[in-house]
Amino acid sequence: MNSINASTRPSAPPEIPRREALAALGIGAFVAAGAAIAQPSTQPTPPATNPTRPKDLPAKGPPTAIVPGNLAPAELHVFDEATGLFVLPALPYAFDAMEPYIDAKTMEIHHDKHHAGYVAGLNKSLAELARIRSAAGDSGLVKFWANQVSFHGGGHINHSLFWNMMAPPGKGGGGSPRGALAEAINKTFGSYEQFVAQFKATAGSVEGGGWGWLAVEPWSKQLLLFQGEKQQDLMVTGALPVLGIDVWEHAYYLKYQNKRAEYVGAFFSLINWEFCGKLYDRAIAR
Ligand code: MN3
Repeated sequence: MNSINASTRPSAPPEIPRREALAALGIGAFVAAGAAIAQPSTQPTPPATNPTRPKDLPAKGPPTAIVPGNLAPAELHVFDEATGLFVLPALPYAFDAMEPYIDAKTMEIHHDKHHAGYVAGLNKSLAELARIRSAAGDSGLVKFWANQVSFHGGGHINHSLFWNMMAPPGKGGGGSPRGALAEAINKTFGSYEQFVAQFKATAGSVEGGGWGWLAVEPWSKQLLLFQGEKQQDLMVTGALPVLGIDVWEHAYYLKYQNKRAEYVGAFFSLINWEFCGKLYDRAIAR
C-alpha cells in the first residue's frame, strides 16, 4: 500500500530494524486494531496537504482513506514497509468536511502540522535510539528518547484513528451506535444516553491536553471509558480503542476557544459509528 501522504519523512535516519522499532513502540496492538479497518479510497485526492512534502516523492497510488458509510477491510497506513518509517496517512475527507462542527482551518493545521509533527518526532526518536545503539549517540539520552517514542508514537496512532472515527455530518457522521457495540454500550453504561453523559464528562474534564477514550480491555472484553493525558499517559495497557476524542486545545480552539464542552457535544454529530463498530467487533474477536 502506498500513500500520497508519505510526506513527513525527516532526513533519512540510520536504518532501524522494523521489528525492533515496533517492539520499542509498544503500540503493536493499536496498529493491529486499525490495520484491517481502513480501505483504499475511490474519492478524489484531498486538497494539497503538506507544503514540506519533498518534490521528488512520486505519488505512487491513491490515498489510503475511509469512504464514510462504505467501510471494508484494508489497511490503515501509518507505516511504510519499504522505508521503515512511520508516515502520515491521508485525511480521509476534505478539510472542510467537518463543517460547521469543526472548521476547515483547524482540520488543516491539526492534520498537516500537529499530526505530521508526531510522525516526524516518532521517526526522529527511533533514529536517535538507533544511533545510541551504534555508539554514535549519547547513551545518557535513552530515557529522553524513549519518553519521546511514547509521546510521538501515541500521538501518531491516536490521530490516525481519530480522523477515521469521524465522518462528515449526515454522511456517515452522527447518529448512534448499532449492532454489538450498541448492545455493549447499553449493557455497560445502562443506556446510550448514560454513556453519552459519561463520555462528555470524561473528555470534558481531562487536565490539560489529552483524550477521552472508549476502549475494549481485550482479556475481559469489557468496555472501559477513561481519560488519556498528553498522548500516552493514563492509558490502560493493551486496551483497544473504539472511540476517542482529541481534547487538546489545538483540536478546537479556533472555533470554540475555552468552551471545550461545546466541542465535545458537537463531536457527537461527527462520530463514524460504523468505523467504531468495526473496531469493537475486531477487539472482542481477538
Ligand atoms: Mn491533536
